[in-house]
Amino acid sequence: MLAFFSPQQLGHVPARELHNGGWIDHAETAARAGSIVAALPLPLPAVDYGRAALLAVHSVEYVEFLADAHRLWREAGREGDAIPYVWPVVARRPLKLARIDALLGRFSFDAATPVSAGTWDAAYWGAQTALTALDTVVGGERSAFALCRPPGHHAGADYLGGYCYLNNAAIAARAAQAAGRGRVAILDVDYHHGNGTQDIFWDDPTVFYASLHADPATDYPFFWGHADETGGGAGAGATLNLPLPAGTGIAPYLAALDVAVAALQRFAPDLLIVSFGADTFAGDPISGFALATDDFPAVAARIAACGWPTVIVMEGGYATDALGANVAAFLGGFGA
Ligand code: SP5
Ligand code: ZN
Repeated sequence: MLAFFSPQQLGHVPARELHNGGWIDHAETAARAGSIVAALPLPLPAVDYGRAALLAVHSVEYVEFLADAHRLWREAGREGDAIPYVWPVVARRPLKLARIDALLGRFSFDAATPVSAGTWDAAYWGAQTALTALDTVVGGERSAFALCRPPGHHAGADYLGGYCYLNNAAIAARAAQAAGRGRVAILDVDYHHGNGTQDIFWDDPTVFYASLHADPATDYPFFWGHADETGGGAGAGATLNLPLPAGTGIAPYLAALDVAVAALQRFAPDLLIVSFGADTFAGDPISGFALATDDFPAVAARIAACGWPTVIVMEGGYATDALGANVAAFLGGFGA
C-alpha cells in the first residue's frame, strides 16, 4: 500500500500536558512518527494543496488563530507552548476577544493540546498528507495510508483538543466529495471517540460517521460518543457510536466492528476513510483495551473485505516502541 508522510510533521513538539491535576510529558511525540516510518517501506512526501481544502472543514477564524497562536503567545511575553486555561462554556456570549488566553479558550476544549512553535506547520502538512493519500485513491489506487501527525479526529470545525488541531479525516472526506465521491463513510477505530469528526458531520446525511471506542462514561472525551448520539437534522441516523467497556479484547471488538460494517454497507459509500488509532493495543500507556499486535490484521481484513476505495488516516497510539509494528500489522491485514 502506498504510504505518505511529510517530515514537517516532526516540528510539532508539545512539551507537556495537564493530566490528573499535574504536568506530565506529552504523550503525542514526534518519535511516534519515527516508529511508524521505520516499520514501513519508504513513504512518499505530501503535495501542497494550500489552505482552501482546510477551509472546507474549519472556520477561517479558527485557521487564522491556529496559524498565529504561538506568535501571539510569545508577543504576550510567554515562554514555551501556548496552553489554554479558561473556557467560555457556561452560556457565555460569543465575544471576539484578541487576548491570546481568550482565543485559546474560545478555540479549544481541553488543556492537553499545546500549541508549540512548529504546531501550525506540522498540522498543515498533516492535512496535506491526508489530501495526497486521498488524491491517489481518487486517481484509482485501491487504498493509501496517510501518516498524519499530529492526529485529527478530536478537532472540530473551530476547536482543537485531544492532541488534534486539524481534522485530517474530515478534510479528506470533503476533498473526496469535491472530487465527485458524493457519499463518504468515516470508520473510526481509534481507542477514543472522534468527537471532532462527529460534530463536523453531525447534521450531514452525505457523510456517515461510525466509531468503536472506549465508553465515554469512563474515558476521554466523556462528553461525546454515547450510544444515543445518532446525528441530527438531515443527518439523523448517519452517526453510529459503539462504546465498549474497559478491557475489550479482539472477540467483542470484532463483533462490534461487524455492526459498524453492516451499517456502512447499508449506507453504501463511494469512498471510505478509516481513522486508525493503534491505542486499542493492550500495551498502550493511556488506554484500556486489550488488542494484540497479531489482532490488527483481522480488524483491517474485515474492513478491506467491503471493497470500497479506502484512505487510512493515522490517529492515536502511544506505545511508541510497538507502534510501528502495530501499524504495519494493520496495513498488512488490509492488503493491496
Ligand atoms: C488522538 C488521540 O488518541 N487523542 C487522545 C487524547 C487523550 N487525552 C487525554 C487522555 C487521558 C488518559 N488518562 C488515562 C490514564 C491511564 N493511566
Ligand atoms: Zn485515541
